[in-house]
Amino acid sequence: MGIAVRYPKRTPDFLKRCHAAGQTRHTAAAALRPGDYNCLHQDLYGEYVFPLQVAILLADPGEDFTGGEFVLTEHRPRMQSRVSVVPLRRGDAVVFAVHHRPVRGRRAYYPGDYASRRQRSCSAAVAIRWASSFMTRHKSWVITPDLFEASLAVVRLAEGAMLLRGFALPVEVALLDEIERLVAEAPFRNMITPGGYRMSVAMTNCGTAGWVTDRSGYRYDPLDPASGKPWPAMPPVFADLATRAAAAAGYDGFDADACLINRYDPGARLSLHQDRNEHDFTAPIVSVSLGLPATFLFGGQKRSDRPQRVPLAHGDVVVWGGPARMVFHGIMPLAEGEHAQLGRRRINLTFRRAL
Ligand SMILES: O=C(O)CCC(=O)C(=O)O
Ligand SMILES: [Mn+2]
Repeated sequence: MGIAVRYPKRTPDFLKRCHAAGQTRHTAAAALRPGDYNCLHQDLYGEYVFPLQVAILLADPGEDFTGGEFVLTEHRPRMQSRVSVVPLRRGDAVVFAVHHRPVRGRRAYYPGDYASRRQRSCSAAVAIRWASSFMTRHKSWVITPDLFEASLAVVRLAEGAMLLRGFALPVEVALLDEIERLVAEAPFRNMITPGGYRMSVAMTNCGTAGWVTDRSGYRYDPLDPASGKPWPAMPPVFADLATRAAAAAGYDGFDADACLINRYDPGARLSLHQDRNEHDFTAPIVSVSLGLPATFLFGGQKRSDRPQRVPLAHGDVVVWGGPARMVFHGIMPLAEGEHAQLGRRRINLTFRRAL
């Protein structure tokens, strides 16, 4: 369209550009209830906008709701706006221009934002009336709350526990660089539990003390037992992220002295446990997810309390403290997958006040 912006070939590179400009929010999912509507709008939320957008209909028109047409309007220079109603069925996706679309002129395509008299911009709207049978037929994916939740950047898991979606994304490159450096100094290893089992999660540490386990028990050790040397120092970008995430969840002044680095390969899991080897339980735990997605089990004060299953994605941060500090938690066996930056792995950083 003759515009100066060039888009990288790979999504992660485009995301990096967006994150560097402070655009870290995920795409929203909208669930409309009877009588709801979504006004004509354009999804332009920052300096960097990918020119195409996809909307997918998850419910059956006629069966689950009436109305709810997907409407696109196009503003045309010196002409009336053109309105298109897109007849979507369940599972259909519509790909449309977020803002401008190329229009073939007599000699060339018009640059979308070249001249206002030639500019064509598009807007989308949808209004929905759900059939009352919908919620009963689709109990298995009661979409309204879940889809609203999926669009929220901050989710309260329990009193004292918050999920901050994408909170670590602005520093993901620095985190991954530091992890590579730390692991060269103190490699991942699969430690042995006091009961004699080899943990499926490979671990290492940085900070003043590192969490270790062997036949003699769980503890914090200022030295890496594998090398006999102190653990690598905590990189400032780690400590700063932990402090900011804790503050965002309501815990001011968190000063982590230990960071356990967990590596999950497909199949690796962490069974329900409490983090209880720290001296100071007044400080929260800050846990950062990188790489492949995982299901976090977030239970209660008793091991037998049924845990919530919380999907965690690259860049998500969970903070739990205060009344949630001793909550049982774990990670379900990691599913196979390939992450753009980390490949077949999930890496988790768990920040604690250990000493
Ligand atoms: O990997 C995670 O998200 C949780 C890790 C954890 O609970 C731990 O290291 O104690
Ligand atoms: Mn834990």
